Amino acid sequence: MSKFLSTLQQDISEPHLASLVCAILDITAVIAERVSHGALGDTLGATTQENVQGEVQKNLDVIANDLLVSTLLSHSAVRAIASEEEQHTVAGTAGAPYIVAFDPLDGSNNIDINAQIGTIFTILKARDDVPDASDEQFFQTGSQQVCAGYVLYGPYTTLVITTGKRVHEATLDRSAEEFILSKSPVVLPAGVRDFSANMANLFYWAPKMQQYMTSLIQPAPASERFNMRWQGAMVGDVHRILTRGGAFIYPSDSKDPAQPAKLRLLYEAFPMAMLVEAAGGCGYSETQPLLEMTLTSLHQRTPVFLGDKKLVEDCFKAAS
Ligand code: P6P
Repeated sequence: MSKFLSTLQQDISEPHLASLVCAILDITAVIAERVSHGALGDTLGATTQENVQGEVQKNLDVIANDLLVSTLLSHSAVRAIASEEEQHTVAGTAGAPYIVAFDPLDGSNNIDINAQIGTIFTILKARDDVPDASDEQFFQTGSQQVCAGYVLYGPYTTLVITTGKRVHEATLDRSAEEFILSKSPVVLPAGVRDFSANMANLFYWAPKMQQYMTSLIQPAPASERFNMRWQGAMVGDVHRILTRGGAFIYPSDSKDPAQPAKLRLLYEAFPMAMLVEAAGGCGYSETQPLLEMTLTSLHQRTPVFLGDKKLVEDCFKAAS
């Protein structure tokens, strides 16, 4: 067994969960291989379809989703799955212990420009009090996640995963098609003056948020200046924050009154909040800690402040 899996199994003693995590690692290694083909493969470009979010599906969105759905629905530990690309929950193995939600390809607008994209996933215990294929399977609180992670398909492929105690990072050895442990534990560096935000939305944010975000870019002595990075893919920005520190800031905005928030609670905010909190940071919406939120609609959206405790708490104060 690889050092990574033996490290991971110190945190994952339950055999069905260990087997499920291995299945996710194996299928994301296949996705990484498909991604690497670029224009030489069948992965670039868009379909003529829209997903449940009303977004045009990219070919790679469909390929990644199909690979994850088929792998997970056939896994004996998976009772049901939910995906950004599926309208409703899909039933897998009756009576199985776990349910899995995922964004099969986060940041798919980055595919055709060869920028960062990734898969985000979260695993929860299946509910016995609702039907297997009902969306209510996922109507749980963020703190009920048993495992969360992402696979970043960058210049090299990185897996970051947690069961809530520690965060582990592994790098894909393409020749061996195996993830090799590269950092454990992952600890979020505190006090770093970096932030990720789409500043093009500045004048659509609430006045106090505009004031706070503008304060970050005011002229200041070199030691107090902030730097900004925006990957256009949460998986890339969160990975930078887990590696170098800083905060990811996506407030609600007035661009579309029917949809004031953009990021999805179940398969973006919940898993990323579990990872960031296990690494020593914190995650809030504009009203409460993300992990204290309970899902009430499969694709519901939320504002997100994630990362360095001081920066996130300042964002939360500005939003309150
Ligand atoms: P914007 C990708 O579509 C995503 O859901 C996140 O991965 C990313 O952080 C955000 O939306 C990008 O949003 O404002 O750049 O369109």
